[in-house]
Amino acid sequence: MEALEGVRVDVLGRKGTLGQFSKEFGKLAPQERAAAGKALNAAKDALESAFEARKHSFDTEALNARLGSEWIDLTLPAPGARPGSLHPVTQVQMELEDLFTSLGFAVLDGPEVETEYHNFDALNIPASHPARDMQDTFWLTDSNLLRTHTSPVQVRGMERLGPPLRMIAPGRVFRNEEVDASHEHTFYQVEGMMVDRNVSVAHMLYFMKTLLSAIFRREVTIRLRPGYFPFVEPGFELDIQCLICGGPGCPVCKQSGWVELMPCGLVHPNVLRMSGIDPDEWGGFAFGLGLTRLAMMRYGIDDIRLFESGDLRFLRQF
Ligand code: 2NL
Repeated sequence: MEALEGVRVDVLGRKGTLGQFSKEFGKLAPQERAAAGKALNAAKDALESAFEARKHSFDTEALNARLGSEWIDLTLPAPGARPGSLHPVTQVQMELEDLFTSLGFAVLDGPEVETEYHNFDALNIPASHPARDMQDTFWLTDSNLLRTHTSPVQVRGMERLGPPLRMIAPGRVFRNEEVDASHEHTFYQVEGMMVDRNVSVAHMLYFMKTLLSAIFRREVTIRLRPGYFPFVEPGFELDIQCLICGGPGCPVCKQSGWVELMPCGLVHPNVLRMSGIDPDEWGGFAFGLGLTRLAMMRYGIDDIRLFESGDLRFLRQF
């Protein structure tokens, strides 16, 4: 293309070969000029159209070369969006919701910003209790707080539904923790409760065993130890026999053969009364279960901080 343009300038340009001919016109006899002018114009026209024709064929060639090299197949299917997946805690939560629904429990939800009454007072938690301290709870400036457990959802459930009732309250809870591999300021739990006539520790044990066997997909051996929680009386720590070693002791159960899994107990009469349920007529059992901890056991996750990290390399594994 460049060489062609060079030739055009040499021949047809203002100082080109054809131009030189016109300058010689003066030397011609007057009767020769018309014929010479005609011949010169004809030559100029012929050269110009030869030039245009060549330029056009070069252009076409260049375009074809581009079309050949830049060709893409628009009929190929697009790569498509990468499918998402449910957070591991959500998966465990949904599984437990299905299980409890099948046992006749309602699944309740409630606010994450709670009143001091619903989070503490209604649960028989005294003003002197360490959980009410600034170091353990995120207090808001309007004297409300970020719920430290999902118990307030159950308090609201008792107020609203009345006895008899079966309910679970799964959800996100907050503690003012120093964060490390096993402590988070934000984590998930399920609490559950059944209130009816003549509810005993035997009913509680039946539901807990059914629940744990379903979660771990095998028979589990459990034991009860006494435990203190202000909202239950009597209160227990429920342990399961270690599923890794089956009893003799290993690093998971810290050589004890047992893993502490579920605090539980019979609902304290004060708690029932404050929510409008007569403890002389009705009784109930209640329990707490760490969803985050359960997900860590289920999937072998050794650092709790991964759950809230938003790290897609972690999340895409589920
Ligand atoms: C925990 C939770 C437990 C409950 C929670 C409960 C709720 C109401 C009344 C009575 Cl409204 N109890 N929840 C009961 C027993 C244990 O544990 O995270 N403990 C460390």
